[in-house]
Amino acid sequence: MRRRDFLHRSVTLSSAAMSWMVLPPLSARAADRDRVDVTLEARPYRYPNRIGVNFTGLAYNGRVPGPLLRVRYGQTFRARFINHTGRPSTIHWHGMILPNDMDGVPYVTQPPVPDGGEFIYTYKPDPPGFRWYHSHVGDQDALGLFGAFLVEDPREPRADVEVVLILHDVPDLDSLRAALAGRSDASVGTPPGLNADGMRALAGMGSMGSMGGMGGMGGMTGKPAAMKSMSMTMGDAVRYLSHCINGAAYPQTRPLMVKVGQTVRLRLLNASPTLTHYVRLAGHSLRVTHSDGNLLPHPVQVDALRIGVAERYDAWFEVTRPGAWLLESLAGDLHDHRQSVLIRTAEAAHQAPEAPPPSLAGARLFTYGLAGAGEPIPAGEPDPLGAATVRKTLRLGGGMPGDPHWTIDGKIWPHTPKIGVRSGQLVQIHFTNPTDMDHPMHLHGHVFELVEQSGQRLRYPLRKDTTLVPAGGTSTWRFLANSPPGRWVLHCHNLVHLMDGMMTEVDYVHPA
Ligand SMILES: [Cu+2]
Repeated sequence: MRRRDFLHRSVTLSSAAMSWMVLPPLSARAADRDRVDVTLEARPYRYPNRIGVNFTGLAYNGRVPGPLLRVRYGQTFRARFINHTGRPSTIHWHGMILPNDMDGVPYVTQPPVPDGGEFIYTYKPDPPGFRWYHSHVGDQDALGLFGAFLVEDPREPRADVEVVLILHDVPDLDSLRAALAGRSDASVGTPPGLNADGMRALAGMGSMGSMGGMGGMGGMTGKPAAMKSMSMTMGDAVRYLSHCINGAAYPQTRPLMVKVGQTVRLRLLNASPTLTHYVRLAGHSLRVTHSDGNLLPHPVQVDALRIGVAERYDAWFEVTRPGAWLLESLAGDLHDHRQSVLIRTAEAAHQAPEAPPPSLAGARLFTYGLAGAGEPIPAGEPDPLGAATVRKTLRLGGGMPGDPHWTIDGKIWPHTPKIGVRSGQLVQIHFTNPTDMDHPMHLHGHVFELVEQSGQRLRYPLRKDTTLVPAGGTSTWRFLANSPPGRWVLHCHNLVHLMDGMMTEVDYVHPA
């Protein structure tokens, strides 16, 4: 029995270690067992040279990102968490519907695991798709405590090449502390080529009446867009030392080798503490099939993919010719806010890689409205989104000069207004965002439907666990309260905003 346990463990972790970039199908042996056991041990960690700077943070099992976890849908998962970080810690399983006491939120779903302590997380990972895991204590995920988690659906078609790409940014810790106090002098901005029209389109505020009319993205192609980016200092921005894909900064990132004729599936995760990323692949458009691991209503073909903090996208492309191409992610305004990985065929070993254009001007961007066929809501429609039993409007706020707090309805956690629901109720949460930042709002323990974005109704709602609520805009979520009962936190996934108060909870209450 003990030997059997050992085999389980060693098989799971070694296959994860070998397959970091390219994922082979789960072996029959791995797919057939009832339970997958892993051990995740968190410790201080000095990052390797391949990130380009000196940095000591934290890591699961001595690597950043932590081990890639893979299960087949239907298997039971059991993680023994050992905490040697020197401070309390927990693990949150992002995007999973699971028993509330396995959700890993300190003081809400469990007492934090003390330094030197252990905790067993066990549940059946659900739903299938691309999930992830990270510490939910303080700034620990920014220090390195995160990793990807694939819940594989055996009914899904496989690509010839499947790859997990995790974008993350290594923070300057002084700058992170200054940002938490609202006194940072780092700037935030938008990548080159995203003009005001482009930003409006991303926010869902463009005049985009139909799928057919959206190729121009609200005028982005019609005007000579500025090559220069917009940038400003807001007090809450974090300065980053390094921008990484799978724990390395280009050119130290491991190249992805492909062959002509292959279909490639990229599983992209934005694990940055605060930055939205814009991903492009030179010479290719990307076919986006899943958002946050959940199947989109229709696949969407785009030139560039905007990924908010904690969001995931599955993006596919075909290799139709020999070549070498850079997959690149831009974050913010600065030239060095750039992450790259080389994708090439064997024939192109000595060829200089093709880079994406320096600007996003004219690029067809993935937007929620594009994927969900957004349409303007006719004025005067009494109930344009359908009836819900529980309706709640949450006003996002904060970021005022001299005040580090980020708020919901003017309050900071734990004083924010809670949302009480009963099992079986249909719940609608409407966000308004008068601040000048997008907020990646995340609900634990549920997959909700995004039904509205800045006045556009999505004809095909998107199933997600995190959405960017645009600056100056709105978002509406809808979900059936059928998760295991408990306290499910709802918060901004920008780490600075979360730590500065932008969190509330959806509470399952018993009928009186
Ligand atoms: Cu936020």
